[in-house]
Amino acid sequence: MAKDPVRVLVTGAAGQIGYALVPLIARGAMLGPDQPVILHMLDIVPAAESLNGVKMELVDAAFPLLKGVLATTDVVEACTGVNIAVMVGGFPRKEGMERKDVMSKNVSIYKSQASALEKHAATNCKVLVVANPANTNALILKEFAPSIPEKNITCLTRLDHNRALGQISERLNIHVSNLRNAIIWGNHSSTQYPDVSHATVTTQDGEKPVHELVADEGWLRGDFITTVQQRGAAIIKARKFSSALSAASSACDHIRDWVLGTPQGTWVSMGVYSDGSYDVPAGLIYSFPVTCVNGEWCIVQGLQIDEFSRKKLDATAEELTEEKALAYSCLA
Ligand code: NAX
Repeated sequence: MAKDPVRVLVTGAAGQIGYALVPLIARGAMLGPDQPVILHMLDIVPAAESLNGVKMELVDAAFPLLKGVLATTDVVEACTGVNIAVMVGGFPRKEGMERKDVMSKNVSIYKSQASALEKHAATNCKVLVVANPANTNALILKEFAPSIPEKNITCLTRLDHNRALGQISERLNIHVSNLRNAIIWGNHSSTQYPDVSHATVTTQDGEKPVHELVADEGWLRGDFITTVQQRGAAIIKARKFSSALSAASSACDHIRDWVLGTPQGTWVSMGVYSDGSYDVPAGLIYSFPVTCVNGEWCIVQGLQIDEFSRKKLDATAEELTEEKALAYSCLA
């Protein structure tokens, strides 16, 4: 029997990530090849015509799974009945711009969209915030949508996670599908800590630790980390636009694993509401290693944190604490 369609909201759908994301959702990359979807696309009035053009293209592509498309500039209409909300709309960081410069603009957007989701989304709606500052936008959304369970509000660090896997696969000249269990700790910013100290490679002789195969702690603790941290800036430099196809693909990975589950023995990175695990202050949206079962994520517990990692975990938590204070000062 055919499944009932799932309603997926994409905000900022006329933007470049939105343009890359909606066809992936309509193709089944987010929720699976047998899950029909109805897309709700929101953008602001100046982008209305362009948004309508995206809707026209979705119709033209004749996606079998796509059972309906709503393109609107009305936030209430966009949020009504949605089961999944992917929040891409916001004020993007451009070359040379600091993340903090865009904070106040995004705080007011996320405050009002939180209220609309709280009032009009389906019960148990799952939210993924992509727009920067992603962790803090998600925190603002959580604060202003108190009836949405905090476990349902997350932010995207899967792109950073995938970037970490990509760097290791290039270094070892292996396919990325043979690699697992990287971790992004903390903020989706240049203080994030990409950590492969627990990552492994599937080889003909079984699972091998990444650090053993790389055999270069200097690189793993140096250039590897900075390359992943700075990858967004490197893409902007090369493309003159920020990452879009990789961000869209990673957003699909995030929701797919959350809803359909992580493979046995594999964890992924998600920005989630901290419960104090790994001595990360509670009350931040912080990226942790998680496994997902039955639509619920759970922080992987018991990983060894050495002195080097501890400093990195604390530094990115400190930045998030400052961002939180700055966001609250914007609200005042
Ligand atoms: P674009 O500027 O191409 O698109 C943003 C879209 O949002 C525009 O169409 C704009 O009209 C719309 N918008 C603005 N205010 C809105 C509102 N109040 N309601 C609905 N829509 C609104 O940016 P794009 O490159 O698509 O990036 C989108 C966001 O993703 C940015 O904030 C960017 O910084 C962030 N990113 C986050 C990443 C992550 O891993 N978490 C990686 C990629 C990306 O940098």
